Amino acid sequence: MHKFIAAAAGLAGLLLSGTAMAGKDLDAIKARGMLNCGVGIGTAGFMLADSQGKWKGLSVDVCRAVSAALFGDAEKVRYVPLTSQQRFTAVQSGEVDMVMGNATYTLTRDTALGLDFTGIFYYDGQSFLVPKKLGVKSAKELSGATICVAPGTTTELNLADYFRANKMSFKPVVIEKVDEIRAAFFAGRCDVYTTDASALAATRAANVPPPRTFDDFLILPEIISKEPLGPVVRHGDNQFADIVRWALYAMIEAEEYGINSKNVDEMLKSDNPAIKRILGVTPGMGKALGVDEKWVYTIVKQVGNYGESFDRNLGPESPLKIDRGLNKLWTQGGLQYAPPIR
Ligand SMILES: N[C@@H](CCC(=O)N[C@@H](CS)C(=O)NCC(=O)O)C(=O)O
Repeated sequence: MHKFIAAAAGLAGLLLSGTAMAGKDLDAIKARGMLNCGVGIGTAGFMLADSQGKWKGLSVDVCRAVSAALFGDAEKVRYVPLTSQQRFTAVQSGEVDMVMGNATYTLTRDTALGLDFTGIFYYDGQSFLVPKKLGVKSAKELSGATICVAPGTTTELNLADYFRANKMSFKPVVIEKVDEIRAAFFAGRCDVYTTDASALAATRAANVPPPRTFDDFLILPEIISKEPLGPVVRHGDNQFADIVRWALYAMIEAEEYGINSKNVDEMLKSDNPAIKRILGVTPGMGKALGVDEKWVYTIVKQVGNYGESFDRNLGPESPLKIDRGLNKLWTQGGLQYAPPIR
């Protein structure tokens, strides 16, 4: 009998401590009043600080959405620029709370590294950027090429796999900082720059040093890998992971329901029960997530829905003009699909 009581008390203690532990990162973030979000060094459209030091981009907008859900204010974010080599250590050690560093969701990162991917904010794939004067039209013509690549990336691994599978050789030039990779490529220290196709498009649109222009470079047609890019948190705080997961889903769900930063106030009067739930007019979702009932309203009002952020940062309203492609909503033939907010 005593043994049973002791065991039950032990179990209750475990459950309680489990609950307490579940919020330890979230408690620290709230006490600090600031979200530490790891980002890249600087890639147009995803994460780039402007001349006033204000960070902008699709990845930055996901940090802002999390901040909006947590604090009712999208600007309570400290951005920490990290190289591909540094980003996972920085989140493991607690230097940052989350990483929006264009990190590809893979099994080993999600498990052995002690991390969690909380969704996919951009479906990408690896490609190759070449100067047109190299005279190459296909990746299959790259045998013997010198290729610039960042360490600690899936890029490095896919590159080796692709060349081996196609019985081709290459000489890697491994450089950690993305600005130094671009400089090396534009200086001709490598024939080819390989990374995610979106980052190549950004480099081609925003980083070509004059007098050369966008038209002097070409992204080869082959996409050699799947690069589903996701927000990253460390293991140990499920509640914080849930907030990061649902902040992104809220942006996607808002787009699906036609809720955007311009009409969100009007949408508060909608009769649609799903919209009422999403915007917190019918309460419950905020409580379940442990945030204010107006969390989605605040995200959409201050950051915009997924499509607005995409168009502004990467799409027609940006210099990049990247096609939505796989990142269209599922209702438009794409892969972006948020589970229901209910
Ligand atoms: N998605 C790949 C590669 C991502 C990556 O880190 N790429 C770097 C180096 S090319 C980058 O573009 N970083 C953006 C930046 O630092 O601004 C991965 O997760 O390993």
